[in-house]
Amino acid sequence: MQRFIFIIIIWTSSVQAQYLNNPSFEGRPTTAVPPSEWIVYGQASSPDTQPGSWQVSKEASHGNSYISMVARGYSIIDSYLWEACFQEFRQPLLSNQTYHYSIDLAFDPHFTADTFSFNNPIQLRVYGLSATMEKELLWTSGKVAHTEWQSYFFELTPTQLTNYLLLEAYYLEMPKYNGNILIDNLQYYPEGYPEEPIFVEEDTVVQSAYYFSVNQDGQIDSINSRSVKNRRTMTFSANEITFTVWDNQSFDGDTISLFLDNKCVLEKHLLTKEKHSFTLQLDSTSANRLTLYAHNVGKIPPNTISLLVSDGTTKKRLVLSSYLTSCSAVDIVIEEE
Ligand SMILES: [Ca+2]
Repeated sequence: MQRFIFIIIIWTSSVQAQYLNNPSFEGRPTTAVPPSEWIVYGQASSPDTQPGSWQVSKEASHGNSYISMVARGYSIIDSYLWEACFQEFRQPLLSNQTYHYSIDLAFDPHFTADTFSFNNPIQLRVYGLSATMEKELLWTSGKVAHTEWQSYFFELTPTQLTNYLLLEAYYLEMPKYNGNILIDNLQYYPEGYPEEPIFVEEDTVVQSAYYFSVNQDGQIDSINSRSVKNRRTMTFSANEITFTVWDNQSFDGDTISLFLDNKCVLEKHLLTKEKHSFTLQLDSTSANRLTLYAHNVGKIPPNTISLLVSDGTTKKRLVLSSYLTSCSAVDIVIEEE
């Protein structure tokens, strides 16, 4: 009987442990007040419930509101301090267990407070706190310089019993400077990350937001100001080409789009080990440029895909890698016999 009770307790805590209240940071937008359930941490000023404060007007990624936090260099108050907030888990995270989450992050170059501009990118650091407030760094986002929301997937594997989750705005480098980060839509995945794309909401604004530049030959040489680098050429003899993509490395939440010249042929695809194929008619009169555009870099930068290209008789495989600042591409030439 004792063993039976023990099992029930473990099961209950592992099911509920990872949940937090108000994970979408919902609340009435207010300056210097965090969304409900989130508590100000440390000596710095309070995070804000956005949009509407400090020249920030961006729509929420999820629901109606989100949280913004700053890190300060010299400022009118709290110089050289950085903002943070925390919340108690419904049940503690167990040590040496892995919990899967995602969070949406963005940066606002217009962020201005008390006449001071906070127009520099920073990063998010995620800590676990024990019951006695011992801090353990569990994840860092790296540089968040994009103005559109992007989902970041991350795992928490604490080495101590973890009662609280702490979100901290932090500098990318020293000396300290003014910067901001916007945060929304913290999600927990009790069954691990989904195998299917999780972008279920069509976002027409994002879809139409790609812009291109072309070189002298009329080929795409940048998408959204990300230069196209690391180009390679493949030659095939038929113009009906099948592309197959999958995750080249361990699954880490890489999300990609593929462009054939300036046409999006695969939109916001979450890479998994499972192979995804599609067939396109290519132009045999000029080179066809297939460009990999990364929406995030997962946990392990860069964003890398395995790509198999086939015309029915010939198959060629390559690996493409893209960062958030540049794209890689392959030029496909059809030489029909
Ligand atoms: Ca929200």
